[in-house]
Amino acid sequence: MKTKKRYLVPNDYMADPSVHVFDGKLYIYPSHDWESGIAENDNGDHFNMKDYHVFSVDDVMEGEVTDYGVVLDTDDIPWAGRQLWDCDVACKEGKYYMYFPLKDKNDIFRMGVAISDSPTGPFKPQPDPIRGSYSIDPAVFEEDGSYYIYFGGLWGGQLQRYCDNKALECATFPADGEPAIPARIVKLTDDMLQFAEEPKPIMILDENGMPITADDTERRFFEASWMHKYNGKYYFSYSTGDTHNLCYATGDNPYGPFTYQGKIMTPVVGWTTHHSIIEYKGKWYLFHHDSAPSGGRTWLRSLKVCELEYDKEGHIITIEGLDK
Ligand code: FUB
Repeated sequence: MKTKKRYLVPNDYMADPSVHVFDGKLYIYPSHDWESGIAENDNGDHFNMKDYHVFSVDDVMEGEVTDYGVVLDTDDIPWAGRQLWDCDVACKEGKYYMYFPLKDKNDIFRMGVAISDSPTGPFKPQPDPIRGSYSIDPAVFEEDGSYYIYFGGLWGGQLQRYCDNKALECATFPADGEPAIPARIVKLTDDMLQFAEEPKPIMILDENGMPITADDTERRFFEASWMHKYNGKYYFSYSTGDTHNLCYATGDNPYGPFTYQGKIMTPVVGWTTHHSIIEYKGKWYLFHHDSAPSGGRTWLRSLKVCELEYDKEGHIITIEGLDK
């Protein structure tokens, strides 16, 4: 499906949008790309982000976008090494918790929490990362007062360095035909600051109930988890990384298993594709990014939005990533 798309922040480079409605208002929490001059490589060193902004918009496709400025900076995070990647924010009892991945001083991705009294920040980081955290791309999902984080990413996201929540001696990728490396889900403690349990794998099954395999690169999880509910079903969505699809799988509870359903969006301009899905004022939206305005420089991405539709059976109608 070709659909009208809108660039939301044309004067700056923003990526990896996480979007939530708090008190009836829509807030966007993106990564903040910039030209740091670091050469592109498979570790993602060129994604050398160092702060976050927050945005809000009332009329998603037409209205003015408000920029609340810098709300968290690596200089304020005591354990910071480098690279602030995709964050997300949750609200509990009037406080706002920002979850962010960042490499520590040993160049290992961990996840931190920063707290604010307002959805627009500023966010004050905790002195240490979440105990037992690893990898990237936290996406928070709340249900019945319980909060869950979906996370993980391959290659530069370091997920291949872990098995059963333990660090491996060497990064290990499954052989062809073996189940793909899974995303993870973990419940948060009541104070929102730690993991309440060991992270668990998210199983994505094919149409025969078999795990999607590592060599099925058009469908297997790579990074950029998101969770939303539609008509009582749980929609786990993600990027396939090196094949550049945004895909989704559905299940009956937040932990899965999930059955693969199809593509949300075909590849965009730029290597990465990343998104969030939200209902706002009776319409569904896909927030995402591409590198078209920067002429395809994959580390300089621009925030975009379009409407998303379902068919009668609840399948998401695939959106064309390219505009022409
Ligand atoms: O922005 C850096 C990384 O690129 C994100 O963490 C991934 O999801 C990809 O969008």
